[in-house]
Amino acid sequence: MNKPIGLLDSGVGGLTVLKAVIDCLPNESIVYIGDTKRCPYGNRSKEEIIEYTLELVQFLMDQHVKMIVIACNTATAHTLEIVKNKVDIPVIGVIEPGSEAAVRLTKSKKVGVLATVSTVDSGFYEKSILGKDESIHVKSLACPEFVEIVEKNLYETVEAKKIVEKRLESFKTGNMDTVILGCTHFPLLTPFIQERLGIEVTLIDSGALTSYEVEKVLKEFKLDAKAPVTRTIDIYTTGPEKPFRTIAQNWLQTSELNVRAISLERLKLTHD
Ligand code: I24
Ligand code: DGL
Repeated sequence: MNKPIGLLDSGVGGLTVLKAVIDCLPNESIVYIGDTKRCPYGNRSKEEIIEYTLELVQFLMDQHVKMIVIACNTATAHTLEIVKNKVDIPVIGVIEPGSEAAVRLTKSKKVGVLATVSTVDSGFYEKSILGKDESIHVKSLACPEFVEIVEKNLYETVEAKKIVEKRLESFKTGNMDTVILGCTHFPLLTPFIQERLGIEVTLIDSGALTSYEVEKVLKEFKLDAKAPVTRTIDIYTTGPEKPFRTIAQNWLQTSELNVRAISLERLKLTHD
């Protein structure tokens, strides 16, 4: 089926997930919406996150997507079940694939999770991991400054290294051998996080794992695009389009992108 896959995120961070989906599924068209105007979601209340995410979901439904990927950990934590109940197409989040990989990979049965405040508070990672193996010990840590330092484009600087070292100072205890990067932005800090935690720790980047899950679900529901096709990649942002285009082109390194702004007013109109 040649309808697009829909991805939603609080802003640009979900582009880490989009990149994996683009690379993994070369025939699939994609519509991505990033709520840059109201980003970050990571410090917001559950109620706000639900309200905003449902608006993004409605927008994607109006684009006739065949499946929805909640490409934001914070939105997944608070809305996955709600969205699943709301629409009649497959919906996946970014938490399940990473949790599943962690459960599979950990030998010591001690798993760490790094995420936003709101994701950690939701307890959704624990729930997801313990639901697969209740003998696993999960330790979660909110790292609010990590999103900030990446968004300031300082993620390769000494300042970022210091922030990572400080936040993770007393995080790794015992024989924790697997740590989930439970936020879209954290893969950009991988070198510093890996250095701090040690090379014996496996870091899990949800983006790639989520793209395999997308592939699996499309096959299962016989929704995969039939080649040969010329796919389209349409990106919408609730904020200004220029900086978003620059970041998207730089990160995705492809000329296939159409980037457009959609105002919150118009986004809300599609609700009626
Ligand atoms: N990375 C992120 N957010 C930004 C940024 C960045 N500016 C530079 N880089 N700004 O997130 C956030 C606010 N903007 C967003 C666009 O609309 C206006 C407001 C991480 C993105 C991860 C894919 C650094 C940077 C870049 C290109 C690629 C990757 C990257 F410029 F981290
Ligand atoms: N996309 C968010 C996440 O993965 C991080 C940015 C935000 O706080 O909105 O949790």
